[in-house]
Amino acid sequence: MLDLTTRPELNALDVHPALRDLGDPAEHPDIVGDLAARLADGLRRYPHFVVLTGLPPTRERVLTVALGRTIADMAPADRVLTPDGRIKVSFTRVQIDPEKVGSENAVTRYSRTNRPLELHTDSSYLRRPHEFVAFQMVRSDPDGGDTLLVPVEHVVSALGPAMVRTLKRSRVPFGRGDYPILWERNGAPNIRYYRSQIDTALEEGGRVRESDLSGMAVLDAALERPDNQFRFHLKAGETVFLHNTKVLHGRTGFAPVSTRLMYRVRVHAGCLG
Ligand SMILES: O=C(O)CCC(=O)C(=O)O
Ligand SMILES: [Fe+2]
Repeated sequence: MLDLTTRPELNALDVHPALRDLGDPAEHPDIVGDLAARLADGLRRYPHFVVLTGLPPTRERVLTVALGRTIADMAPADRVLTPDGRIKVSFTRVQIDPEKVGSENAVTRYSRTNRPLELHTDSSYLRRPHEFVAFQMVRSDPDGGDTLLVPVEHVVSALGPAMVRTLKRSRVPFGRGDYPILWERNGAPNIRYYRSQIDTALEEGGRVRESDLSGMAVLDAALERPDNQFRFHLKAGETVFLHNTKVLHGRTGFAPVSTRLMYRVRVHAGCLG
């Protein structure tokens, strides 16, 4: 399995020099279109993530958003639009919020703390989780907050055929509905998982079969194995783009007082399959 801790290959894509000056991406539609096409291609295939390098640290988010919109607009485009007809982009600042650090519940707020984040699918409670997720590092934490990624192919090979069948038949509560953990689309595996969100749904009255619980225990053990994970430390200016139902993401913890700041951009992008 690839070991990216020393960043030898990171599945990196270096940004075109014309975009390095952080000019308005709208002025470079061909370059943005070409980059978006290469990103979309990278997200469709193993390991389903691409790190964009070569940009200086910036608080500007226009390029990440433009790439999300461009990919959402690619055929076959079953876009989700805002009431005014624009492609709907979800944007969040991921940084410590002192009020959230103290609260023990609220799984969805974990990302606003310094705690480690278990491997998960974003918007896993939605009938259709966003396919496109990007994390743009604005300020990294020098000692922690490493990115962890586990592609669905690692899960499938670690679990073996019988357990894969169990998880394809699973019906697990994610808060707003029950969904299988693994499923096939266009002949390829997809995954939806967020253990603490499932546990919260179970505490709130959700039900799950014994066989699904045992399957989740095997899955948790597989996800914890470092040889199943990609791990790297994003630098300020770098952005990791990922296919949210083909690779699980998480992060290691970092200092309780930290200026770490990431932008999270999520878009429904049917073209990613
Ligand atoms: O902080 C990170 O590196 C990831 C956060 C995350 O998973 C999220 O906000 O969805
Ligand atoms: Fe996340």
